[in-house]
Amino acid sequence: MLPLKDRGFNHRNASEITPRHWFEDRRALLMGLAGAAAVGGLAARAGAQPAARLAALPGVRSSVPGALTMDKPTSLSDITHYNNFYEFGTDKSDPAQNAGSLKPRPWAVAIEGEVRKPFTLDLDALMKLAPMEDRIYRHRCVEGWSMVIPWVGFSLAELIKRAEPTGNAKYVQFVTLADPKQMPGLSSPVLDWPYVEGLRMDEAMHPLAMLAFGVYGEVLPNQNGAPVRMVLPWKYGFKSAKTIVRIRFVATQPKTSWNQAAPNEYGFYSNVNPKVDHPRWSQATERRIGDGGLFAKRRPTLLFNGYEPQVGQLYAGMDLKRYF
Ligand SMILES: Nc1nc2c(c(=O)[nH]1)N[C@H]1C(S)=C(S)[C@@H](COP(=O)(O)O)O[C@H]1N2
Ligand SMILES: [Mo]
Repeated sequence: MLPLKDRGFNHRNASEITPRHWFEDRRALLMGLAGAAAVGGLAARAGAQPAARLAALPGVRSSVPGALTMDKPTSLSDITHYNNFYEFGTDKSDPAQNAGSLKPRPWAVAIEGEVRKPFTLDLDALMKLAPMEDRIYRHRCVEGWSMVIPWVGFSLAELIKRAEPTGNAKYVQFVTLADPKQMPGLSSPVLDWPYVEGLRMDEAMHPLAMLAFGVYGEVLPNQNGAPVRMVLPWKYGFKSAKTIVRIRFVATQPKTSWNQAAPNEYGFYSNVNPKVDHPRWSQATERRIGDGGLFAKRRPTLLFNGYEPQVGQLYAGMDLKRYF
């Protein structure tokens, strides 16, 4: 028998979820942190900065189909202290500790390659391309854990429209910041820097493919990829590149960092799929962060991370074991 919470009784109905709920969660978290700090407790041990508020960045409730999962959002504390961001170290706690040296402003993103006319947008211009939306996405890391994250941003398609790609543009590559002065992890050869990722054009145009600027109604904390990153909820987390500085439209399938590092383990598509195991571990189940530690019951992994109704058509007829 599953515990009650796993049968969904404490899950809010999507129609009830409003940014107000997230801010209440946030307030509760801040009070918790402040209390813990006062007794020299958790916050101090976790290296957390209690009550350090970031600029507010609320959006309107997204109307994109599938953009508001009913799963309970992961706490802001977990979202900001359990990260993969190798530019700041390879341990989950490294980005929260080390990403303070990242300067997310001033920032600019270059739009280049197969477009009518290349251009650069500074962060403010980029943020004004479309109305900010609140979305709640499931996140599945290829390592076998998952979270539920309330992002703020808009569909990448809004930028693609503005970019006016040519008929030769079949793929999009994301190039991220690689500045050893800001990113101590670059001294490690664990990956080829800069971190690069890519999508097929139709994947990039899908409304769920998101450019994110915030989390929990505030601008992105550095460790989550400030000031702008991708979010692709149906793919393993490593496809969602952080700290983007270039978006390049190209004719052929672009290089991606993890595929370059270990081509037999990480493919170009990297769609979440319980039936396609990683060569070194099963992908059939996952551990939801916040579910109660290492002993909590694992959840079944869902095809396309549960976004099959929205994105399944993109892969119709493809052999997903071959194109993993
Ligand atoms: N530039 C860059 N982007 C990155 C990574 C990285 O190491 N560098 N890690 C990826 C991985 S493996 C995951 S799981 C997600 C984590 O995003 P989060 O910390 O906001 O949850 O970021 C992805 N984007
Ligand atoms: Mo990941």
